[in-house]
Amino acid sequence: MSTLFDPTQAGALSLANRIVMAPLTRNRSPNAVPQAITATYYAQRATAGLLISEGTAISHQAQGYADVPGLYAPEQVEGWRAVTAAVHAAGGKIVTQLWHVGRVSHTSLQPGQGAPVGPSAITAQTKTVLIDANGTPSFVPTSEPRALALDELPGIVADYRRAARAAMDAGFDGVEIHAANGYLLDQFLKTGANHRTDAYGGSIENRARLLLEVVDAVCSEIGGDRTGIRLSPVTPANGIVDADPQPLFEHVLRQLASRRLAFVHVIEGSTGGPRELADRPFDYAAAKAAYRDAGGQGAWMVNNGYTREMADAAVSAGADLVSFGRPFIANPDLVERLRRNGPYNEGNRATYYGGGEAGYTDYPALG
Ligand code: 8OZ
Repeated sequence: MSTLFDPTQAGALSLANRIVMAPLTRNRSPNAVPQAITATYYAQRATAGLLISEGTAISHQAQGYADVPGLYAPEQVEGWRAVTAAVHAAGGKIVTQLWHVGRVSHTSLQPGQGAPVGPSAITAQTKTVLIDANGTPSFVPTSEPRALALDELPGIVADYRRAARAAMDAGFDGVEIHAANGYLLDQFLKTGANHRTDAYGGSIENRARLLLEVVDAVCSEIGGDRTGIRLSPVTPANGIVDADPQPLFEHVLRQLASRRLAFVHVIEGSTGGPRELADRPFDYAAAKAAYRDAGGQGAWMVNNGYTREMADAAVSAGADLVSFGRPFIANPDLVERLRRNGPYNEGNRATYYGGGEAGYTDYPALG
């Protein structure tokens, strides 16, 4: 029987253990360029079997928050190269999370201060983070989006493909496609945000089309065995909702099975919140069975509020990987702390989104 601390394989990635650092937005990349402290931050956490980078914008249009990194300009690739080198020198593996926020953005972050884009012109009932001239973060409502024209979608798919290539140039071991938490691909999937009447709206097949085109483009560029995907069937994050998520996600997972992905990363419940939602039931075992029954062989990665005890139980029950988010902010040596069953440092929320080394690279490891 394997444990959390045993090595495993996710596609082409040989992982030292089954503990994954989940993607965490930290807003410390001015002009979308990762800095030297970001290399230190990830290298400190390199004992995780796999690190998934914070969400990384595939284009300027994909940006939705102040000071998040990108992968669409040479200096961004250069910044990431130092990060991946530091992680590899520390013996770790790291993939980047390819991110397009869609409607979860603000005009001040968009090319030409234009409207953010989405499947439909429906404003997300959520906030984004802007940072003022003094470096102080503030939460502001997202701007009203415009609906993407049909002929703009191939360009977005091409942006994902280019960013995947840039990720390999930057030395990443692979990518995770961010299709969760109410961002662009999740907006296309779900009825609350997608009111389109063309080939990308309406039926489940149509709503899943953009996601699958992106997956196919990324896989053809870097290989399915270096590509993962993150899904959140029922999260209310960023004001997203679907009228009937079970058949939607079982369709998506059956389609993904043939793409031979390295891993499928599933947020169970409300991102960073309750794992069970009375008004949004979801059968994760059935979703996983749909994937496996369709021949899906990628590692099954579970996420959201896992403790050591819950993670042990999940691995015993057949999860291949367990990702931890917030615990990794305050515990660079989370793997060792899980092994010893604690103690754990508490994170300081005031330094989650923005700032410098404080609350970033200064959390202590066990002696
Ligand atoms: C917290 C703050 C900003 C962005 C996500 C990328 O929820 C995020 C995010 C989280 O996936």
